[in-house]
Amino acid sequence: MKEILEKLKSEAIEKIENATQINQLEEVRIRMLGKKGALTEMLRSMGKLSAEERPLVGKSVNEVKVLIEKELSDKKQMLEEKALMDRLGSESIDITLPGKKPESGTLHPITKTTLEIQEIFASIGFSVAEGPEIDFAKYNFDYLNTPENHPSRGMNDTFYISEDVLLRTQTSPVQIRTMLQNKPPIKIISPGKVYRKDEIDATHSPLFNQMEGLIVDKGITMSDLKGSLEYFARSLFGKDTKTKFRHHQFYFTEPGAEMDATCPKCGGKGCRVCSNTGWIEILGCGMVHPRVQSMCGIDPEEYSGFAFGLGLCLWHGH
Ligand code: 2NL
Repeated sequence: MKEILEKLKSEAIEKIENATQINQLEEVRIRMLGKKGALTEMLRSMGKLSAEERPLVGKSVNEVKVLIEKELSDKKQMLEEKALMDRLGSESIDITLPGKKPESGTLHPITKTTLEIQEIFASIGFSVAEGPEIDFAKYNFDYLNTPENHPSRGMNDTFYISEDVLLRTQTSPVQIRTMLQNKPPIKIISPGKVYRKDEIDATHSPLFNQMEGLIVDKGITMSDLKGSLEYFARSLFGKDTKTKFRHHQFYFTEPGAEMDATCPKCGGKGCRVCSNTGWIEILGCGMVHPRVQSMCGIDPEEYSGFAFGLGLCLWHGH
């Protein structure tokens, strides 16, 4: 009996010492101390022993049991600690690595351009006016002297919500509303989104941003128009910028013109940006048509004004 016990004990201890994983310890525990384990069986078979032998054997079996339990728990703790250290070693974070700087956003280039142009016109007394992007057809076309049969009024070129409501094709309805609601002097610019039924390509989009301007007062002439728009071009593109005005017909101006500026990329020498002409078309402008003024209740005999409009795109300095 004693011999068997010694053998079981040294076998168990050897297995525990050699164990490299926690489930191996569990195997040893089941084999020795489980319900059908070797030591459990020995305790159970003690009934066959004599009354003198029983307490002695019982005591030594128990001693071995306690010893194995302690060995198991010590080894288990050791293996757990080792597993933790291994994990910490492989998962460690190098806190000396430089951090990654989060990228912060900026204003959209169109927004930057809009703000820059607003500042230029604010410096010569213009304030900003805004209006609805969905507006009545009359403010978008009729008040602007655009004839009934004009193609831009058609379903093919304009997004209609109903027969008399549409997505504005220019920000001019903002100026019309301003003239209908205010007496001169009027001095406004109106930035905003406008909509046209165009397929997207390099120079077209069904939605683009526009800036229009309007001034109405006593004695406004073509020289006010030229002076203001030349000042604008030089402020936006640089003081050496030259401008030229070519006659152009608009239904809502009389006379009307288009303004070119020397190419801000090459300074007028000719390059890819200006198709080697040295010039870039910047905006359309003109003296407000007397009929437009009359329709808005502003007497063309007493007052005059000029207006302009430009499409905003990404090359305005950004
Ligand atoms: C362009 C450039 C332009 C206007 C817009 C305007 C507004 C009123 C009265 C008169 Cl309320 N004119 N705006 C004038 C000239 C040009 O935009 O190329 N448009 C087709």
